[in-house]
Amino acid sequence: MRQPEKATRAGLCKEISFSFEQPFELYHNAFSLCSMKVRLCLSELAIPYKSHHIDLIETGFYENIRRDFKHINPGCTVPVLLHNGHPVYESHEQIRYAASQPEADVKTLLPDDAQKRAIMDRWIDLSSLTDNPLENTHLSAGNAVPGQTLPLFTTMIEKIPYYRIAEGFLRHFDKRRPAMFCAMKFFGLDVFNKVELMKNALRASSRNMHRHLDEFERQLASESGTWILGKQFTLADVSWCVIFERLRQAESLELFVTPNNRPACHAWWLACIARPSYQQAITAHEHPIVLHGSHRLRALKETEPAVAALYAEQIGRPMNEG
Ligand SMILES: N[C@@H](CCC(=O)N[C@@H](CS)C(=O)NCC(=O)O)C(=O)O
Repeated sequence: MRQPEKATRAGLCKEISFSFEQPFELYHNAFSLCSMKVRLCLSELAIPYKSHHIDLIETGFYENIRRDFKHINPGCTVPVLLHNGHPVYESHEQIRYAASQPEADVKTLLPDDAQKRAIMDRWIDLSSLTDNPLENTHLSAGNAVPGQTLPLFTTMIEKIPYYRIAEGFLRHFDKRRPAMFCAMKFFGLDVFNKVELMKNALRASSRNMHRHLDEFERQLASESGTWILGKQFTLADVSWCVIFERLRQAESLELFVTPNNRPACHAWWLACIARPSYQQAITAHEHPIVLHGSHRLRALKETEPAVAALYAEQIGRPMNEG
């Protein structure tokens, strides 16, 4: 894998300035997990922002590797939050930064108590997406979730022509991405039978997602109150909500979370989607290609036994090691 041309430093980079129109501006993508997290956080904090939508190949084309966006983030990933023109890189840093601004009601998303803050930070880390997520699904639920997205990518990519995907072989920093998307487009969901690498990626992500969710269930059950830290909704809830949302979009949430198998997770999720921020930051940004992908998956699960079996066997129950 070729690395992005220039690594960016996580957090606020005061030494870098871009032109801006509003105090807060967000470069983001409707579908991206990390973008959803930051939108959700800004919505919870009632911080207004100027929106710059950046397409990724799965929502249309590689806008993230175009010169204009590379100028904003040489790492070529979304989201990027600007505050008075200064970029804040890495979504987990962006939410911490936003929540600690005077514009935000600090008490809303950050616990006062240092010990609780440390617990919150741990759960943020456990939901973060790091480099090479498909190889590091054991590290966090954030890394396990891209593997769960693979079936959804496969139906979303039906809408993207080959020539657009192939541009990634020339210009994307990670050549595995166009290779994976071409294979998914060519084989459809059969890719998980035909390509060992894809099958293994899905299995490993399922196995580890079950483990992460077991731990999440234990945490929720140990607190008196709906949220990860009990009575207070915090940045940790923001970060985990988008993981559940992605499982929902990928038609696998009901295999991971039911009132019977993980009751605390189930109650927590219902409480998350009842918040106005979910409507504002997630539902209002639903992308037509994502809607197509989810509808196709649902239909195929119902009509194609092989797809129902893929879900039941590869995702729906904890896997044995290996
Ligand atoms: N650790 C980064 C991860 C950012 C990231 O990987 N973003 C994805 C979308 S969730 C992206 O922009 N991918 C573009 C691509 O690979 O082409 C963060 O949390 O902000």
